Amino acid sequence: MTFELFDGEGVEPRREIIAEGALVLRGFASGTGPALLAAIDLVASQSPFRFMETPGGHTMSAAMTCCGELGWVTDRRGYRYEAMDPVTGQAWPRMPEVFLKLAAEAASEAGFDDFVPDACLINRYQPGAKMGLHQDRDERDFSQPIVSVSLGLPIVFQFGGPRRNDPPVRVTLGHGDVVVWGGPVRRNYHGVLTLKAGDHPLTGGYRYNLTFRKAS
Ligand code: MD3
Ligand code: FE
Repeated sequence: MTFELFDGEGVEPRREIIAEGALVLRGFASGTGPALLAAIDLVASQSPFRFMETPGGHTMSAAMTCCGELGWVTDRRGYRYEAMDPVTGQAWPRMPEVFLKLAAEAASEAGFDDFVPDACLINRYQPGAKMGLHQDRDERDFSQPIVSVSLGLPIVFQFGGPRRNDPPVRVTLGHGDVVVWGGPVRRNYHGVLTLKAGDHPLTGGYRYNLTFRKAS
């Protein structure tokens, strides 16, 4: 008799509800971490991490790349989804199977069956990088959730309300934590505080975040 004990099967993930529609699955992706990181390397070998420019002329402090049919881009012209990577002039890399499977499994834990994302934004944070409070509103279908996966160094996540001034709650997201954001909270403001320096056995000095979206 052999026992397969990877997260999501055999081990009950710890479930935490931040708000209605925001379900944290602690450690849900920790067993898949090495495969996810290998897939990130493959994506980044085709569409490299880059520091994008905001419409206001600032440079984002997290490096980003994308995979799937659509990729999220920002430049002086605005925020949008694009089928072509503006850096390579080619289509974005295809979404790795291990990404699609994890995203669908996490979404179904939260009651969203048949989640098929067409876009994955990959954020890479180095010490000092952060993401200010913002809404994700460039997607067409707000009935679909966003699934986020944290890998590597922990960070303090800020979860606000539907208005910019709503006070945010702080939640630390660590390696393997997956969050499903759907329903009422889909339009809420959110961001992350500055990444502190550290050394993670799998990612060294970095934190990666995957966000799976149905953009079209
Ligand atoms: C709540 N990324 O890429 S993931 C982003 O850690 C983004 O890199 C952060 O916000 C990061 O847009 C946070 C958690 C997250 C993602 C999307 C959400 C929370 C969300 C959309 C709606 C509400
Ligand atoms: Fe966001």
